[in-house]
Amino acid sequence: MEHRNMCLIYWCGLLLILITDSTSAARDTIFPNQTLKNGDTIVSANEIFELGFFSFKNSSFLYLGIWYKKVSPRTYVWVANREVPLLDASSILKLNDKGDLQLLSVSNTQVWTSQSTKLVTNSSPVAQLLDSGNLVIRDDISSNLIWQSFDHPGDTWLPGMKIGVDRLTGRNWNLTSWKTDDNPSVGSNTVLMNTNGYPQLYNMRHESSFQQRIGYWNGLGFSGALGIGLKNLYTFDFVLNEKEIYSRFSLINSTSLTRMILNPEGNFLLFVWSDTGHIWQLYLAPLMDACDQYGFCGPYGICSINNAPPCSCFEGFEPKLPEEWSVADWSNGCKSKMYLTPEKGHNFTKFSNLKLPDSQNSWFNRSMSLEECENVCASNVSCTAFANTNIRGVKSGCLTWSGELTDIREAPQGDVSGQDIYIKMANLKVIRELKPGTKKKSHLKVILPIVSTVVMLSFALTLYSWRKKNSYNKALVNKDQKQDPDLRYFSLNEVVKATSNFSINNKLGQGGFGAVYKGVLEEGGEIAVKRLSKTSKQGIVEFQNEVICIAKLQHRNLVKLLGCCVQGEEMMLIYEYMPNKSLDFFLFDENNSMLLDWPQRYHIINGIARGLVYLHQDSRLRIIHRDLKASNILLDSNMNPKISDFGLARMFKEYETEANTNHVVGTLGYISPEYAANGLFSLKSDVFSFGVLVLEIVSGKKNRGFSHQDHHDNLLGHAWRLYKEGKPHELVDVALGDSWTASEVLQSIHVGLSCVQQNADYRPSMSSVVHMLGGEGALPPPKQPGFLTEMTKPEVDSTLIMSKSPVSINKVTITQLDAR
Ligand SMILES: *[C@@H]1O[C@H](CO)[C@@H](O)[C@H](O)[C@H]1NC(C)=O
Ligand SMILES: *[C@@H]1O[C@H](CO)[C@@H](O)[C@H](O)[C@H]1NC(C)=O
Ligand SMILES: *[C@@H]1O[C@H](CO)[C@@H](O)[C@H](O)[C@H]1NC(C)=O
Ligand SMILES: *[C@@H]1O[C@H](CO)[C@@H](O)[C@H](O)[C@H]1NC(C)=O
Ligand SMILES: *[C@@H]1O[C@H](CO)[C@@H](O)[C@H](O)[C@H]1NC(C)=O
Ligand SMILES: *[C@@H]1O[C@H](CO)[C@@H](O)[C@H](O)[C@H]1NC(C)=O
Ligand SMILES: *[C@@H]1O[C@H](CO)[C@@H](O)[C@H](O)[C@H]1NC(C)=O
Ligand SMILES: *[C@@H]1O[C@H](CO)[C@@H](O)[C@H](O)[C@H]1NC(C)=O
Ligand SMILES: *[C@@H]1O[C@H](CO)[C@@H](O)[C@H](O)[C@H]1NC(C)=O
Ligand SMILES: CC(=O)N[C@H]1CO[C@H](CO)[C@@H](O)[C@@H]1O
Repeated sequence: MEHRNMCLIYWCGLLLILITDSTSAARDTIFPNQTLKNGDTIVSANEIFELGFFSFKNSSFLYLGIWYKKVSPRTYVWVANREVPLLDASSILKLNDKGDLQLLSVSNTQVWTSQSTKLVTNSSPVAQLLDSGNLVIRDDISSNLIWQSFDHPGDTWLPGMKIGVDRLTGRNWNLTSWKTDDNPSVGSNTVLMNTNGYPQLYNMRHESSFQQRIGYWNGLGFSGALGIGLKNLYTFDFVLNEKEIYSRFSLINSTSLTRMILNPEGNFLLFVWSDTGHIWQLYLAPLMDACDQYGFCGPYGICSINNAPPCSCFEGFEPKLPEEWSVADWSNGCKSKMYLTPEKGHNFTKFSNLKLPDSQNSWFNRSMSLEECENVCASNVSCTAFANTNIRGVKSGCLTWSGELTDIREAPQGDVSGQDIYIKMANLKVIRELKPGTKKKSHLKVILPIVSTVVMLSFALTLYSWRKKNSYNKALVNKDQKQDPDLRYFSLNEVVKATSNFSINNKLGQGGFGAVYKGVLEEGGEIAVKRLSKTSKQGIVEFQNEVICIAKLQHRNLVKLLGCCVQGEEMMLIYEYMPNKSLDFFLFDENNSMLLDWPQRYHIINGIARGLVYLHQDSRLRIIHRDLKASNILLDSNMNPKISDFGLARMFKEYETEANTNHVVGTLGYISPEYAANGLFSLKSDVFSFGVLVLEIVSGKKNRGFSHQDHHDNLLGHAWRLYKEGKPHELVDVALGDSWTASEVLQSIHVGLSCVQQNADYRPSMSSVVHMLGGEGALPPPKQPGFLTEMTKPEVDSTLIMSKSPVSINKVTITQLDAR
């Protein structure tokens, strides 16, 4: 009876097809011996997905693929013949009666086949496109699954699709990136389930040591990396049994189109389609910051993205190679201060809120309790640490490590999936005897986050957010006033008058640490007043230190601090006023860039270089600026460049046309590797930034967000390419017209490239730069700049370089970036 019904459906289906032919929109099935030709498509029942032939712009290659029916521009989720494009437009798709989908060229040559294996003889196979995006071939009679596209993932992870390992067949469900946006053949990245030890997801790059560990599932997220289990849009799950090991995600509200993609650059991103915005919104960008580089801080090192420097050792551990550690090469990690020996005994110390170490060398039992786990670890000499496998609800499971613990980071702020780990330590009593006063701490050392440029100068400033009583402040101020005749102290009254009581009309901008106002002094003269917000974390002592410190910096290429005002709750810095805004205002604006001709630009390059020489070696203080960029170069009425923001954070924020970008970067945080660069004290990092700046001035292009139709390099890569090809002049900004002098331009490009060399040792000092710009002496030919995305070694400055931004911001709007 049932069989008859099925047959009926089958014949009706055929009939329907015959009647409606390809005009039918609801057709989701291909029957045996039926062909699908170029231009025909099948569409899933609810018109979510569509399958058919397609080719990319400017290409005659033909592919069979699945895409979203209603999303424009077309977004492909799966491509059948990734490696073997069809060359002639009259190719066809056919389901043979053995249950194989075949792509046949005109000459009837088979170009691609699904190679279905589970075929039962005497079956009647049909291929159907489901609303999940899965193309299934099943036996129409028994409904047995013969083949499904979900078993052959491409670069897109759709809800319901598995990433993992089929233990029975040995098949991997892994994602592989495309080569480029319009070449679906297998690119260089793979997301896969690594089943050594406790299974965890990895993002690996072929033929390169580059890898990122997404981590293992702990019930709430991928341990400390992504608490993505809690989003109300989607849930992840993890299955581990004798048959298979996989992760999968599913939507809670199934109406939103959601996909995770491993893009050609190797970034793993979660997008949700916005029906209103008609755009793929980026929801999750895991693995974006320096701490996500595998083993960034080495064994027993903890990476904390908000710290400067980002790496620290576990309590009780110290850098293995202190010299390298101090110059920001953390790859060798830390070692225990005390060697573990059986005689001394051991203790377990608990560390919290972490992404737990690589579990490749681990042992697990998912039903043990933590106590049992401790016993396992305590009684095994090679065990170095233990933790729970599952932290959802009642924590459970046992995971023990042997050997060194690597690739540990502090869970990003707001991420709930951070975990506790118990590390085996030499008996504390012994340590105490050796080092009296060492106290046990169960949490990580708190290094307060460094906010961009706030911590600077050679002072090791710590940012306590306390304020002393006003009377005490005054006493301090008065005392310092006597010591420092250069600095003028303004009364609150004066400042109020000058700025019309901080009138909104006078406001120049709002920075992280307060607003900046323009003011006119009663005796004449324009000033810029930076009013530190009351919630600013800056303490009075630090404020004092900075004021005195900056006041001593006097150079025509540095913005001049005129004085300060400290009264009551108010703390203000008074700077000279810069009428011509900042360099980026001219450089990166289509119209304004015309206003800045080559002689002026060359003057600016020279001025910045001299300002930096002063900061680096001529001033008594030897200051590393650390945040050199176009928006921090202010211009006076004669277009002389003045370096700003070397004292206090975020001065003249308004001039930064990137204010919003800053916000995004702050939120994305992780995208911008400049973060990791903070706190790396090297003069050569300023030199690098200077090099970027020079190339930006010459080209009129921002390094960040630079794109070129021919390649994927950033500005530095582009400049390097042109330089090597012997046509550096092609870098010159078209807005310069004919105003440029070839020799000066070429010299500037040479200097720029020399400054951005990958190896900091090769970069010239700022004084050699000035010499060379002055025509004295020559620099050797530059070597390759550090513009890569792969870091073999945590370079001191390579972070700045990754402005070949991991996510192409141009292509997506980032409306909500979650906790990380
Ligand atoms: C499909 O075609 C083959 C050969 O052309 C034929 O032998 C077979 O019976 C056909 N199957 C169906 C279901 O029409
Ligand atoms: C694509 O073709 C158009 C017109 O034929 C051409 O202008 C464009 O440069 C081509 N793009 C690429 C990337 O080849
Ligand atoms: C990914 O899976 C495919 C198919 O199972 C397999 O051939 C390939 O080796 C896997 N890649 C990696 C890096 O494991
Ligand atoms: C699902 O999404 C639709 C449209 O975005 C919304 O109207 C609906 O309330 C959502 N349902 C749930 C359960 O969140
Ligand atoms: C895991 O631990 C439980 C509880 O201690 C025990 O009953 C079970 O045999 C263990 N399983 C394995 C595979 O060791
Ligand atoms: C100790 O742990 C190591 C690594 O997990 C394991 O290979 C070894 O069998 C364990 N030894 C004992 C006695 O359980
Ligand atoms: C300045 O403005 C504040 C509030 O905005 C007000 O309390 C104060 O009296 C004003 N001072 C003067 C001198 O106008
Ligand atoms: C440049 O000026 C033109 C003409 O005044 C104007 O239409 C255009 O919007 C300006 N472009 C920018 C980026 O401001
Ligand atoms: C720079 O400022 C001066 C004085 O405000 C003004 O005269 C000049 O036009 C400005 N230059 C540019 C390029 O805007
Ligand atoms: C502070 C602490 O936990 N101390 C313990 C360290 O381990 C020894 C035995 O190995 C215990 O006796 C201590 O109490």
